[in-house]
Amino acid sequence: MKQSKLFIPTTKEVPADAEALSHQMMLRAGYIKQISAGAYAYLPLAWKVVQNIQNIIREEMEKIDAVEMIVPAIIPADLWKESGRYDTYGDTLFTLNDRHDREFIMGPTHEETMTYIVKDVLNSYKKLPITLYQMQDKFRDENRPRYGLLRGREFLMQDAYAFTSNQEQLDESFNDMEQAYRNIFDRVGLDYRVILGDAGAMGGSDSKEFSAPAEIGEDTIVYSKNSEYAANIEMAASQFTNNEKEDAKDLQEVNTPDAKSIAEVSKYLGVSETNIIKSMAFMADDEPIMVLIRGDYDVNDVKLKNHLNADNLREATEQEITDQFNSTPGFIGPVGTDVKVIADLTVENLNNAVVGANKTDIHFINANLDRDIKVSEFSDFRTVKQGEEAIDGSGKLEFTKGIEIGHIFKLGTKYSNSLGANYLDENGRQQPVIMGSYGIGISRLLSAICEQQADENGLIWNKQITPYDVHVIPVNTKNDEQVQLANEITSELENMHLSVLVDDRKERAGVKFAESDLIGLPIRVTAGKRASEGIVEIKVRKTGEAYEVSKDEAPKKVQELLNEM
Ligand code: 9G3
Repeated sequence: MKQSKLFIPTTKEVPADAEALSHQMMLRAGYIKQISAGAYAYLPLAWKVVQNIQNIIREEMEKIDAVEMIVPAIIPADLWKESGRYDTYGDTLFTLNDRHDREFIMGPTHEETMTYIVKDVLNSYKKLPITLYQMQDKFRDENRPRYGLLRGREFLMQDAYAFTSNQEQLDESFNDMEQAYRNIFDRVGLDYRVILGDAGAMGGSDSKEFSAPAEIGEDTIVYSKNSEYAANIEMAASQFTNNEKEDAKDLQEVNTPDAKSIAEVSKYLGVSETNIIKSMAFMADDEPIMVLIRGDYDVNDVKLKNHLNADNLREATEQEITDQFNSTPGFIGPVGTDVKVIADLTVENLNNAVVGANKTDIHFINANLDRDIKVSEFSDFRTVKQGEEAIDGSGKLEFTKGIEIGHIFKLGTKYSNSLGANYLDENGRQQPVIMGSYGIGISRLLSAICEQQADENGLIWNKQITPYDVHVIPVNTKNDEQVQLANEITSELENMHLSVLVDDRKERAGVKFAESDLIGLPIRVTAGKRASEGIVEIKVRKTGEAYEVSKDEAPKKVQELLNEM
């Protein structure tokens, strides 16, 4: 391919809000162009990489009998009203009306669409399991699209849906997809971890996330250096140390003027935070609920939301604290309340604790469970801390940032129930189809690879997904010897089924080399000063290693270097 015919709008400057390395480099190297916030054009070089990734995905899907198709991006809003998800995602859902004023949504994911398609077709256990997938743009009106392709409002996803007739078929599908995703991420050269994921609003029981370690990543991954344990912080569990057991003392009100926060109460009363109960007021699907946790911990909203199976969970407003909790903001407490009270496990063995008295400037000391505090259930809501003992006892927990590039869920029957997708089982009984849903964020994957592979001079691609295998550069296009040599090498390489980009532009050498580093093809062959001797320079982008070889040796040397990648 002649570079003069390609469209690679390289640029020196990047917008100030391009903080992520991948975002900066993909802009500077002319791989992407923003059309609107979170919506990017994939320019020729990026689109070639995406297609290479897609082909790897197709090969791995073929191996597990998953079948590709594609569905409309627009979905009748009624379908999401039927599944009950229309109201779950609020403003993040892109909606539109057609000329007949019928409402549609732009598909953010397609559990409903796929279930609608298979309904009444996959209606017998003899026809299951089936796994269908597509690779299509998804639309999510993110509040803060940023970091280029890492968090977009229109982004490319591979989304797969499994339809099975029993748990073991679902387990097998889940495991097959996990292995297929591992193969894909291994082949594209990504460093990743498979972690326990937050099933969130998906309603599924098991889920796993594929996370690419990267400083820019929005996920906090908790892992143990000494074991396989790794989890999203929204799921992570750890061991904690209990307080000393004491005999219950008499409950007593104490004056704590203006001491609202745990730190203020701890300081004012001279008690440890581990002996204070933090009481929090939440509205779960508009029901008031009080959540207790030991003062030195924080409630993890995602854990709490999943535990409550709530669609909407938020902290109560001051007005609600006054009206619905009969309390005073900053002095909330469980003693005497008729609101439902649930508590984190760290509260279970507390005694003679300090707790808000639901009155301004007043706390209780010596509050004890059962006698003073009625907890309806205990569960793990806390956010784990760095350095705590891993739940498997393998050692201290470490934190790292990660980019979620894949997620697989055992969905169950949430969508087949709501949309009536049933099959006849062996005993002739109607059963809801059991589903799995799986996805790779292809746009994010592209960015994650760049985050991990790029350097200060630009992008770096490996052999598996590079837009072109070799960059051939005649330094001076007015020098016939250099052009001739470059063309001879190019046809040799193409005869070896290598893809070649020839920089045939009338640009200064410095520009050609800088832009070659920027676009990041794995191997560069330069026909320059020593062209008259038939000598070219071969340079490996990733390592910088360079070799001067004769025209005859060059093709073999290039193939050798590529084979090592
Ligand atoms: C929405 C919006 C955002 C969303 C969803 C729906 C995330 C939503 C979870 C999934 C689950 C799996 C198939 C591929 C793999 C992931 N964000 N999720 O359902 F309407 Cl606005 O997408 N779907």
